[in-house]
Amino acid sequence: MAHITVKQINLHSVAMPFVEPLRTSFGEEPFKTAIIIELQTDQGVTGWGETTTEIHPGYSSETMGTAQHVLREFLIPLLLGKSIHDATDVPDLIRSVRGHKMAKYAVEAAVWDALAKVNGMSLAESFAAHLPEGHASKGYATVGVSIGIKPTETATVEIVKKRVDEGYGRIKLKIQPGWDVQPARAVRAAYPDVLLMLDANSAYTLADAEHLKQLDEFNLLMLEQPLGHDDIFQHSKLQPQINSPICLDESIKSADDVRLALEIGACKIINLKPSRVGGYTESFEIYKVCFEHNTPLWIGGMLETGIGRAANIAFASLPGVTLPCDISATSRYFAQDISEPPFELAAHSRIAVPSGLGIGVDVKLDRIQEAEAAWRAQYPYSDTPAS
Ligand code: OSB
Ligand code: MG
Repeated sequence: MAHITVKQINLHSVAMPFVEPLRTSFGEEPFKTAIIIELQTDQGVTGWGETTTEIHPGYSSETMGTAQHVLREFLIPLLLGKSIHDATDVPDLIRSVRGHKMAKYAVEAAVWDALAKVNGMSLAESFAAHLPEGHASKGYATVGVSIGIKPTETATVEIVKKRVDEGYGRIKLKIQPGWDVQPARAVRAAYPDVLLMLDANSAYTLADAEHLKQLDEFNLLMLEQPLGHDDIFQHSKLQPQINSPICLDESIKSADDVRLALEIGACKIINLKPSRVGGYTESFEIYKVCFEHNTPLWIGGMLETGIGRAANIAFASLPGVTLPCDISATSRYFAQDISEPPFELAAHSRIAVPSGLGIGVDVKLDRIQEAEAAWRAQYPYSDTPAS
């Protein structure tokens, strides 16, 4: 297998308008943000990655600001000039930096892309080559769509209708106290058979167990992250009290978190966001733990640009990913993405894995530059002062 030598890493902080913002229990971001990683190798190949950092530390403690700092001051210096034979070697190279998993994810993803490209492989092929036999990519990911908190039940059912008509076979509603039973009841009445799940983004406490028990009547595919963003223990007290299978998102930052959660019965389903756990290497560990435990696994989303979306679709096409993923078509998020072609929803609520080398999409540098200018103009605390 060919290796790469890291020659240069450029960072691009970007802001892009959303087609439809996503209101969650912790708020709403005004536009899509990310730090795009452009990793150049001695061989003249470019690998791409992106952070899933937001402006506000609401979902994660990492932000655009912390990722910029950690990438520039610590992670990039650890990688420059290094020869890398396998992307699973990246975690060791950057182990001296604790935490900051979204920043680490982004550089690891850029290495995965570059290495797949120099070896003439798609990312999906490269992922499968790191797993035991029988885990080849299916060529597509089965997906659903995430729907934000709306002002009314009518508005919610309307957007659900639009998404079901577009072909999405699994609907996720964001909930919070005061907006949970109501939207679930309205959507269930309109769509008795749709795969329906709710995501609380940590908006409840164990004292709400009786209240959350009311959600049992809606035959939910799962209830995502009802309790604390870093809690596992309290979830193990909640799960026996409700019939909805709990899925952990925010609480799972490593394979050891998964082992603990399954051991103590804190959840029955795992949402894996490769960015939340620090990269695809750690994601493989989680994939294997879930496979061994027969625990349903799906890939979450963070409203990624085409770069992160392409890589996550490749991962989501692995056969151990068993439930519909939070990876929707490009048109759900952006009128214009920074890569081409846009991802389209196909029959059976699927998105095809790009067949090109690496992430398999064509990254548009001019659009990245446009989005960089938007970031500088819109975000007053950017380290690059607005002109
Ligand atoms: O909790 O899954 C979440 C987006 C930002 C922060 C947290 C979450 C989400 C999503 C988006 O649900 C899903 C998608 O990318 O479509
Ligand atoms: Mg979630």
